[in-house]
Amino acid sequence: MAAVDYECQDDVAVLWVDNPPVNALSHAVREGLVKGIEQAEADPAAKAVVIAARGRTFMAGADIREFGQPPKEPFLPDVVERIEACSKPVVAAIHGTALGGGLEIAMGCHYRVAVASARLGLPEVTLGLIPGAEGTQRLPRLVGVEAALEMIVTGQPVPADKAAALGLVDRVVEDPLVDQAVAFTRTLLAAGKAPRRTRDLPVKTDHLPADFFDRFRARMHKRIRGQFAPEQAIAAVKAAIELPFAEGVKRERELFMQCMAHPQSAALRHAFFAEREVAKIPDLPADVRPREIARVGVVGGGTMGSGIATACIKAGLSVTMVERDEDAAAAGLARVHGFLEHDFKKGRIDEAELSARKECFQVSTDYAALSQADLIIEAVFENMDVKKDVFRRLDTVAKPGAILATNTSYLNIDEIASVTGRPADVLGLHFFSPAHIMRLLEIVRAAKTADDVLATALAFAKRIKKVGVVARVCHGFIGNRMLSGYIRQAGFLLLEGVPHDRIDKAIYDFGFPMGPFQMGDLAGLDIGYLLRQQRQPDPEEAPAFRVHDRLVEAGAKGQKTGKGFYIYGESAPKPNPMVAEFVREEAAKAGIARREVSDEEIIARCVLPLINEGARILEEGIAIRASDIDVVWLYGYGFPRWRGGPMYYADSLGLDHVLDRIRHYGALLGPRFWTPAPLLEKLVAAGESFRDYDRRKKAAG
Ligand code: T1G
Ligand code: NAD
Repeated sequence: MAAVDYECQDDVAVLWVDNPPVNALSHAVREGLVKGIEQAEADPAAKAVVIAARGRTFMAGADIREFGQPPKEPFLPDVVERIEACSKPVVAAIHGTALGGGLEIAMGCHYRVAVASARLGLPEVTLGLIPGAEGTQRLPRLVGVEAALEMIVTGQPVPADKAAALGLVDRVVEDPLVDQAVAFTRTLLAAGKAPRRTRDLPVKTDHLPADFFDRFRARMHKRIRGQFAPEQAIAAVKAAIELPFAEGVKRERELFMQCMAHPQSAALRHAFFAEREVAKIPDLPADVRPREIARVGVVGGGTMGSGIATACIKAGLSVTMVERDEDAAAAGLARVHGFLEHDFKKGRIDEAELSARKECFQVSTDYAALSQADLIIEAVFENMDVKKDVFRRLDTVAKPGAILATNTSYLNIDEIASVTGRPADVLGLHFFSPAHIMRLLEIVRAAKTADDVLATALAFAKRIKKVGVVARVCHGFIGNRMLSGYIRQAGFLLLEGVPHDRIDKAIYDFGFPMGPFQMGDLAGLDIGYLLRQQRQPDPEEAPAFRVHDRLVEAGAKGQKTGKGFYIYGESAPKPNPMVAEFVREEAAKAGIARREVSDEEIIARCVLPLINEGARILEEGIAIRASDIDVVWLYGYGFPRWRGGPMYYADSLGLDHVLDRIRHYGALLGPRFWTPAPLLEKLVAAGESFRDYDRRKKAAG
């Protein structure tokens, strides 16, 4: 089947691109477009051309799977130029997403029409690239330098009506799109409109302040820090201002090739595909049908329950929350309404939508209110007895076929399921705080969880716009299990005399949004404290958390008490002097001597345990793929995306180097927390990487 079909509707030729699932600009599509334009030019009946796409979207960009393979002509810039050079007017008919190379094709066309639901953007920076088919030179000519720079450096697409307001789209039309596009084209022909070539348009700059680009960089700093491509994108847009079109295109190509060769692009492309791989569960039969989810129950309306309820309401589900008493129920209601009103205040929803959302939510103290729920998510205190009691009650009130999920952070879900008569309907849905914002959802598959329950959880994750990663039951599942090694080493570094704000700075400079002590203060130091109180202290580990515990005992629980490792006030948070005093005392008690520690060691001591524990999690089958572990850390813990995630980062360092470093710290600090994972040793011995491991496992099905 041709990737591009030619159909002449009287005097207008329509080129239909057809390359499911997202009409990526593969070699066949590029070739088909050039042939289509040549055929239309030669076709006496055709007075103009419309380029449209079949399926759910206009072209969503270059075919990312072709990157790294030997390039085949025609190259994308040549296709864009061939379309622009067409002697007859060419109109792009846009639906779904015109992204990257897809939008560049549309900007090669002389006119653009789009349906209102369409989105248009140049997201290449999210892949560590810049637009490479003249997009950085054409977009400023169509929408102005400011809007172009914003779109290219953020990679954020814009909706059709905004694109029209910016001048990127000539008309927003109703469906049927192609009929409307052909009609629009006929109005051009009737008006004697000739091809309008974007390359000939001027770049308007007279209104730009001299320090425009510096101000832009400062405004974008938090978003682009540490990344290579955004700075190249700025340079390319600058070229559009300073150079004639053809020179600008040459400059764009140079910058594009630098990005393509940069390791960050490979890491970001890994993250792109890893995120899409998580939903593929090898042993889940393809014909398993998810159960219908329309009504959701939430037990517990605290920090997590209220966020979970909000995420479900925003996805159009009706939610009933049950709390243990009227006061707690009222508090839960207020929290959820607060989150919903926040979206209204931010102008993300209008008044009508706000009240519609509030109508989908009710609170109660009667568990019977959950009798019609299709899915019930428990988010009560992290205590096994409390949770078991809740599940016994749910087992009596929930309807047959209802799914019972727990949001526990650490507890054994098989044990929780065992108190019900329906363990096949039980699993973990582990959200991350704040649950209505964080995109990660660990879907914890218990020993008896039924296949259709797992399939329902995966569909539910997509429905509430979460990235659902499947994990098996163990203490802390994937993310929190790895986190404990990271936090533990940060605690030991503290006792070795490294100030906590220096540790946080090193981790921040590595690319995380914040360091371990800032994160502890944000989540609340009392969560870890309560957990440690519930279990047998580990004499070798305990010193690493003594300072945390003493802060909590002194009432410094973090941001929620105005102080923790830092003191929070009007101005920027300041290190809490209490910490240094506790460090001196606890280091002396533990017999830990102060020593000089480099930033490189701080990073290694915090990140290597992630990799090592990740290897154990992989070998035990808790995670299906190493790339799933990467997705957990990218979406749940802010691991810098341009490093690909902890397992990809390990591959980029070389597993032999990683193993060598772990052994080095084992020799320096003792084997207890620095024993290499068996899988790591096996892979190094075989000269393999974690990606090889994933590929081998995938091939073995
Ligand atoms: N190339 C190859 N495969 C792609 C692809 C692409 N551009 N986009 C998506 N896929 C695959 C994806 O892996 C998945 O495969 C399936 O399509 C469905 O995707 C020169 C160089 C379009 C908004 O960055 O943002 O152009 O897992 O699950 O949620 O300037 O896909 O089923 O096997 O994501 O409906 C710029 C990337 C490229 C857009 C649809 N373009 N795609 O989202 O479906 S660089 C992009 C997306 C470029 C030029 C440069 C989204 C989507 P599988 P999906 P979705
Ligand atoms: P929280 O203390 O803020 O809220 C717990 C709520 O449960 C309280 O409002 C309480 O009134 C209610 N509750 C207690 N017993 C109940 C019962 N029998 N019936 C109905 N309601 C009851 O706690 P949280 O931080 O929201 O944590 C809830 C769960 O989510 C825990 O298992 C925790 O480990 C997990 N979790 C927490 C976080 C986090 O960052 N806070 C992240 C992920 C998971």
